[in-house]
Amino acid sequence: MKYEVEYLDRETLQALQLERLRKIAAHAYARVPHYREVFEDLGAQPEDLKSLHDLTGIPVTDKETLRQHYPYGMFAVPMAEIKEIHASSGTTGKPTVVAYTHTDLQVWSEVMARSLACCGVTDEDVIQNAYGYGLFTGGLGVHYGALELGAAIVPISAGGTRRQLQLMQDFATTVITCTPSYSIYMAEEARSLGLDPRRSSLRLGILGAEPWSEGMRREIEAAWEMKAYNIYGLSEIIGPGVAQECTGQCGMHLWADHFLPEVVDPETLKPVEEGEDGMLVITTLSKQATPFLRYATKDIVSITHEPCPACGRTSPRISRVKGRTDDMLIIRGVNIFPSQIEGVLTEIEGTEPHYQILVKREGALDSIDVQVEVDERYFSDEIRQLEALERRIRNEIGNVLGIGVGVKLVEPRTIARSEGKAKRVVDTRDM
Ligand code: DLL
Repeated sequence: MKYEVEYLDRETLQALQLERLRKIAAHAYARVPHYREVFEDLGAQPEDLKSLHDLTGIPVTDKETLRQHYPYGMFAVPMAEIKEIHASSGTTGKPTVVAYTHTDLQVWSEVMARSLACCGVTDEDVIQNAYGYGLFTGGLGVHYGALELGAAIVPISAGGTRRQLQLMQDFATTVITCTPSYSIYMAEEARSLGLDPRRSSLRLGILGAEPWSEGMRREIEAAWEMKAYNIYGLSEIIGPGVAQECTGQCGMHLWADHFLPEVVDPETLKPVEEGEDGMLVITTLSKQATPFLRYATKDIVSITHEPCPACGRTSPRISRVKGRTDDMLIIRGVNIFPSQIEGVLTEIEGTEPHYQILVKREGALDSIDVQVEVDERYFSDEIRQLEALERRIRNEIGNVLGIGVGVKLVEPRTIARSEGKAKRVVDTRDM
């Protein structure tokens, strides 16, 4: 299926974005007291948005704004028009609540269908949807997209790994949708049951909802002998289906006719140059129930507007999420993203893709210990081999981060597995 809007020239796309922006800003202003206040404080009206650039004068909305208006304060339509409510639980405080009208659900179905189609899913596929159904948006988002595309969907939700594997065989599933860490866990469980995941019927996975590296992609593609594609989204914007890799695996196409992206310096909130890393800020251009102007995602990405060399789509592409502004660890003055550590670990032979980063404070000094599982064979080998591996990991992480870290090699299957978002960092500094 081809969606023409993904191939618009930049001028036409911008004209469409501006038209939608003016409408959504007027809607938010008329219906959401918070946004009325925002405009009043600026002494401005939504009609003053004469260009996309004018948007940058509006302060960002973030999780905190949503929490302050918990639960329904950011809704822009009466309850009779609300058809679905989701919430995402952060690590602290109240959950953030988002809602959908009937039209919003149609948009969600469309952008998710576009995401599935973008990496080659068709109505011939059987999709095993192992994202959680519930207040998490992963399950239902993929579900609606599959219905729209006409693919068969198996709404199994997350967890019940043996049953997942059984049904995968029985139903000859061709597409798996789940978090990258869960796909690795499933492969491991398959092997422990004497099954070879490389011989499964899966041809591709649509994986997201948590950060993962190119090294992790290679591990997953090799484990299942399938293609693994990155999908990005967040509850506040719509759920999954904000951006998606095509078969070229060269950045995620962001559906900019519905989501207007900016990439800004997380401190100054000033735009960064195209191609430079910054925080992704998104304005929802069509969402009726909970429209957000300049939502600060906290996700660090870069963006390009160059047409895709692989598929020719002109929609902007964002990079992998390199970290979150609130994931960044500052250890002895050095900024560290967990993804940097994963990048090193997946390059080193002998380690398994299961690790955890422990952050602790001793006296006035912060330090990190990286625990990583080691291939079974190493544990049966000489101790000297293990020591050499440990040294190598310590050196390579030290080189990348610029500070020394502790490394502890642990036996296979000792680090907790996750069926949803993996917990990579355990920070005991404030405990
Ligand atoms: O995770 C929505 C989703 C479901 C996306 C299924 C993809 C697949 P939240 O629970 O609100 O929504 O979490 C959103 O997860 O701000 C990112 O930090 C992170 N995230 C989502 N996708 C990716 C990805 C869903 N592909 C938060 N890579 C976002 C890295 C991701 N991080």
